[in-house]
Amino acid sequence: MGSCGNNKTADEKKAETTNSTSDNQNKPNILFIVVDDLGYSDLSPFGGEIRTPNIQRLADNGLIVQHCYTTPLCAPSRAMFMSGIDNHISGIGAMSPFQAANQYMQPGYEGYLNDRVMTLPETLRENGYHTYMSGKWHLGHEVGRRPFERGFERSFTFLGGGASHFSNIFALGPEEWIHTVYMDDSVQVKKLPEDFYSSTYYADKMIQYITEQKDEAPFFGYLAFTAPHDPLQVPDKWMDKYKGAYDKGYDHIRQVRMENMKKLGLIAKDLPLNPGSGEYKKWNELSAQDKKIEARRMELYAAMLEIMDLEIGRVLEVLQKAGKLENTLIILIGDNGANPKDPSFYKTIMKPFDNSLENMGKPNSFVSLQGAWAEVTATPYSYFKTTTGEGGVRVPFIISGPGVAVKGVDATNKILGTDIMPTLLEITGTKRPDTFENNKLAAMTGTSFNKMLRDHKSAVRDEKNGFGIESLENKAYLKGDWKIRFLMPPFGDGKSWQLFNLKEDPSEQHDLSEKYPDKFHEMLSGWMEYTQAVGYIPYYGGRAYSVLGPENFFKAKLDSTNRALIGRATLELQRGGE
Ligand SMILES: [Ca+2]
Repeated sequence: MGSCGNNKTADEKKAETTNSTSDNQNKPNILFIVVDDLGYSDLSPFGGEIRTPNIQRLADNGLIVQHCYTTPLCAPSRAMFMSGIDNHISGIGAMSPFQAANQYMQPGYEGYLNDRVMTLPETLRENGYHTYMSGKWHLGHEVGRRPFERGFERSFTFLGGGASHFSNIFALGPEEWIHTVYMDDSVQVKKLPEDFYSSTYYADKMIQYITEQKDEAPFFGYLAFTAPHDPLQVPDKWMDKYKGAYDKGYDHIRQVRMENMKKLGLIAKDLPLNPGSGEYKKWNELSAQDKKIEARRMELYAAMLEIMDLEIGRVLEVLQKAGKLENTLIILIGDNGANPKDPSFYKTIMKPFDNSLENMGKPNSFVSLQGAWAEVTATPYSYFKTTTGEGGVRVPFIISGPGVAVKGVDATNKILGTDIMPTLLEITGTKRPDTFENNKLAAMTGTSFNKMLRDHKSAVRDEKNGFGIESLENKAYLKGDWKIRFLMPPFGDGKSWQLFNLKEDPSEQHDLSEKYPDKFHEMLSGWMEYTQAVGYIPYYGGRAYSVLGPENFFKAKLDSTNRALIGRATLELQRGGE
């Protein structure tokens, strides 16, 4: 594909572009795969010991962009992918239901993709694409905000942030019930098939949509897995696939991955081992029983990723058999780092769950990876999901297919989640209008990296073009080799910023804010400019969910009742502070 006919006459060319069939043949299909809570070095092309041969093949035939950034949480990262716009503008300034009272229903903080957004599928659809989605949405459960209402022609979706991976639909916790909902196109699914397993079913649906397509128009497929988000669960036959693989503990796996990454050219040969945050017990401090439990967490997590890889392989095989693989642009990305939380974070009532060692990973268990392994999965980077440490916001990114001329590893350029949509629009020759359904759209804040895919050298976010990241008051600003970082407790003090040189110290071990005060202040002013440009609202007044109560909160309206409640709470908070 891709021959535009260099020897053709102008008339022939014109005939070609006005003929829709031939025009469509020049537009690639797009398969956009998102992995949920993925550690940076889990996958084999990134140094992982987990078996991911299909993803390896994608990397072997494509390009890894080593410095790819998102946000530290699911919904704001997905908002970046689906809009090309900073999450403080698109409606996910804070992940719902975590908005503060002063952020509630303010522009950019609605908790769903707002009317200033024309989504990626809405835009591609205008350019003749079929648009399919299966998997996790997390960008609005309200009427008018669901995938089938935001551009997807066919969709099987989970609207929330996470749930059981089996057919026994249970929410992560009480606050999650409202969007613990599956939709089959526009119909709510009350009962999942008995043998439902998330990754397998999502792949099945994507395969169904691709194979049921009758015409030759290109498609956009958004395959948003919920693996390996907790609860860590696998079908019985997968339970012991990694038995014993993690018995040597945290530092052993860190070492293995470091060695692999050095061989792959992903890190410098002399980069020291990241000692970890020090927040968790060392392997040799654990009891024999605790070692078994810890090893089991990672065994289940690895098996979940291998299953997902297998399911990706099935989708690729179907594309190949249909003769569509060669003309399909494939992107694989993680939405944020691995998850350090334990199930109590969700306020889950643990009683109905059986989390005994023998039962871990089964449908009636609720097991999470937790912090010690989560930071190992980020090797060699620091921290994990929820934080703006590199382990939270630097994610695996692979792109392969038509238009990706450069192969191997791009180790110099930085890209951000918002850059993907403008890139895909440029590759497919799609123009996003300035208004959509009578709403004036916000400008996309992302920048196309299409040129970078062709020559490696076209920096998108260089030493002049910094970018900010913020999620629940965890903050970062990056420019060139430099980064400032602000972490909330328990991992930071919630008061101060640190400065790192990522080129020399990618593991963020040496705070240089005192050594380089001028650079530090330059980066802080970059952060201030960023917050003003996107309309960031600092968190104040406690959680709106607590102030308003679930019923008022989920009305998703700043009406007179909610205004009065928020006003009173803010006043009380101010009085309390006096
Ligand atoms: Ca996630």
